[in-house]
Amino acid sequence: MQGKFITIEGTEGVGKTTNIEFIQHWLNRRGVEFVSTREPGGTPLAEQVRELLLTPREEKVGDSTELLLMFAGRAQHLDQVILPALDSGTSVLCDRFTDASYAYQGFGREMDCSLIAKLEQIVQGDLRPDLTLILDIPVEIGLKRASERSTPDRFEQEQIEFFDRVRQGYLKIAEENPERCAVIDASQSLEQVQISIEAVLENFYSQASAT
Ligand code: Z5A
Repeated sequence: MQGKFITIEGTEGVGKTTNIEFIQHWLNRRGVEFVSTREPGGTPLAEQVRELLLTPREEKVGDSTELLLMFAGRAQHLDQVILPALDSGTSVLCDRFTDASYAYQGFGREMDCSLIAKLEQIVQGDLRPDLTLILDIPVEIGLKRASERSTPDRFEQEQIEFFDRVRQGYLKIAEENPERCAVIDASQSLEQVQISIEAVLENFYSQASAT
């Protein structure tokens, strides 16, 4: 049986890291074999690409450069981690994937989404996540949470308008892909967010085991 491909997305400080731990515990309790990984990153080479992408620098990083680096890391990650796991029946839990390229590069940087779709087809073929959890939060709250946590990376130095476009991008992706996307209100208490996530996972796995 092919493993399930679950991705988790959202704007800054939305609580992905916090909730991924919760999902890992849930999958373990349920006896699901899985690997947990992230983008950009997920292999030694792709983690080096992540470093290149996130480190603040004086030289302006061109939008196309940023997009191509995202997909270069993704190609390596798919080849080394994601596809081998799925093919062997192991599920994959991934902190961000191609929806982030549409949201950040497409909507945030205002790049042509048809170009992203071409790269998606080249790098992934028809592979898409089976389930995508989009944690949604007003940008101001997310940025406040993120600022209390660590020094800002290159993306976190962007203006609020950029993150607003990213958020609208995620909501549009969810609207256009209702069969795989679940939007979770991440402005609720952590306990309430996790109750919502658990309900989505229960529903997803009960449907998956019925087919
Ligand atoms: N990027 C891109 O542009 N294109 C692409 O294709 C891909 C990525 C794949 C790195 O991602 C950057 O890459 C990202 C987009 C870009 N932009 N940035 N920055 P990342 O996922 O590694 O970085 P991140 O978005 O900053 O995620 P993060 O650091 O992992 O943050 P988070 O996981 O969303 O938040 P958290 O650390 O779990 O929570 C933040 C704080 O809020 C923390 O103190 C929690 O305790 C607190 N928290 C969490 N939930 C709650 C609730 N419910 N109530 C109260 N407090 C809470």
